[in-house]
Order: sequence, then C-alpha cells, then structure tokens
Amino acid sequence: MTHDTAKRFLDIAPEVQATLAAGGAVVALESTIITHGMPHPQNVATARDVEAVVRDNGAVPATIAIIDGRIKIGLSDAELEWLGTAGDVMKLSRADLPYAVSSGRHGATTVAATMICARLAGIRVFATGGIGGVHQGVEDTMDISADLDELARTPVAVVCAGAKAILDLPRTLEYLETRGVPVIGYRTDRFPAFWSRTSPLPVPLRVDSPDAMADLIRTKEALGLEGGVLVANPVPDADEIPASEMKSFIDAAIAEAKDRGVTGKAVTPFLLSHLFKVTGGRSLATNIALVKNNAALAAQLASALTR
Ligand code: PSU
Ligand code: MN
Repeated sequence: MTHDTAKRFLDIAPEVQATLAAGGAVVALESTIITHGMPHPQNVATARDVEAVVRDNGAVPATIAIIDGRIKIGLSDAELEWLGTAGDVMKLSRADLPYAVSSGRHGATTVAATMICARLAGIRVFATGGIGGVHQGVEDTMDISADLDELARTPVAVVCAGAKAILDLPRTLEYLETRGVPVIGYRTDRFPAFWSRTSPLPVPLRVDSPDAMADLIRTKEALGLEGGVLVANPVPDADEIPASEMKSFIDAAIAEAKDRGVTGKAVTPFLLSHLFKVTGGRSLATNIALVKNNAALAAQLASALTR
C-alpha cells in the first residue's frame, strides 16, 4: 500500500485482499461505466459478465466505487445491483473524490478516480471501455478529461479500446505524448477508435503479448518513471462498427449537446446516452463486447506481472 494514511478509508473485499497479499493477479474495474455509461439493466449485467471474464482469464476482479463515503475495492453482487439503479451517485474524478469520502456520499469512479483507488489498494492493472480525452472544440471549452493527467502521474496500467470519436483523437494522443504516457497498441499499428478497430492515427508503440507488456511496465518502474501506461486493444472484428457509419451519429450528438448547453462532467454521459438511442442499441452491444475483450487482456497482463 502506497499511502498508509489512506488505509482507514478503504474497504478491500477479503478475496481481493488475500490475493494481493499472496502476490496474485487482481484487475480493477471502474463504476462510472455502470452509473453514467450504460442504461439499466445492461449496466449491471455487463458489470457481472466483465467480472466473470476476469476470473476466466486467471485474475480476481475488484470493481471500485464509493458507498457512504467508504472506498470499496471489490463490490458484492448486491452492491453492484444497487449501484446500477441508485439515483444519487456522484461521478467522481480526482477533483471530487475526497469530497465524496469526507461527506459520506455515494460515488462512481471514472478512469482517473479508479486509478487513484487501485493504486491505494496496490492494484496495478485496470480494465475499462474508453478513456476520457481532449474534447472536440477544446479551443473554446478547455475540456480535457482528468483521465489524461492521471495516466501521467499514477502507476496503473489501463486497458481500453482506444477513445471514442466523440473526442478529438489527434489532440488526445498529442496530450498523452506531452505528458509522457506510453500509448501501446496491442497487436495493432493503428490507434483504435472504440467502436471501430482502426483510426487514421498511428499508435505510438506496439506490443504483441501480455508478457512483453509486463516487461515494459517493469522496466518503466525500474527506471523510476512515474505514471501509468495506456494499452489500446481493438474491439473484436465481429463486434465493430466502422467509423464511417458512426460519424454522422457522433456529429449530431455533439451538435445536440451544444444546443442544450451541456457542459463539464455532464458532457460524456450525455453523448453516450444520445448515441445509444440513435443507433438503436447497436453502439451499446459493441460497447459491451469491447469491455469484455479488455477485461480478458487486463487479466492476462495482471497474471504476467505476477511472474
Ligand atoms: N468513455 C467511454 N465510456 C465511459 C467513459 C468514457 O467510452 O463510460 C467514462 C469513464 O468513466 C471516463 C469518464 O473516465 O467517462 C470520462 O469523463 P470526463 O470526460 O468527464 O472526464
Ligand atoms: Mn470533461
């Protein structure tokens, strides 16, 4: 555990605690995807399925959320179900995590907040769907997700399917490079765009096995370089939606958000739910498939890190 002073705020599930103590493989999972990223009941079903995929690939899952101000590392099935329908759950990033704890609130953790909590618990690998990034129109809004700075400072490997084309992908990659975050394509030379396996953007680095990824992470640590790594894992072929098909939906969603004056942390959830509606659920099916795919790779990476 990195911060002894943080211990008193954490409730680590016994199985997770025992696995960590024995040097075993644990994969952290975020909860904003459950509360603000997918509709009910698919959110809860997916959260359960993703935990099962982590187990099938040899690791123990630890879904992270704040309940009554307690930082939960590993949720019970009842807690997962409750989270999937509860209304008063904050969306937490680095800026508001301490408030949720000090005021005894409920909160779902974004990529940034999940990384912070995973590190406090001693978990090195985390699976999600897509990360937050630099938003289109950043020159007016300055909307850059705190996920990017967290990757630069907190030593957790994040496995994602790239970033959604609702973001400004070239600027997102530029920002990660500036902040010194290794962005690694898993068996790909192109940065994947979430629903789509490829984008026009080259991925900065490429690795073809979990063992090679584990070597890279150990080397980075041994060199004393702070921060995490971002692993970009393309959605499986059978589940992808080509970028050309998504483009008009995305442009319309962004225009709608602007019309309605949606700003700040409400932007990403608004765009996601709008897209689920206008694609008739197809974007959701792809989203579910890619999260499972990332959970499998994250579990293999966590196992490789124990060797
Ligand atoms: N991107 C997705 N699905 C998500 C999110 C992002 O494709 O569910 C969530 C993640 O929790 C991510 C957060 O950390 O949104 C980013 O929010 P913001 O852009 O407000 O930083
Ligand atoms: Mn934002």
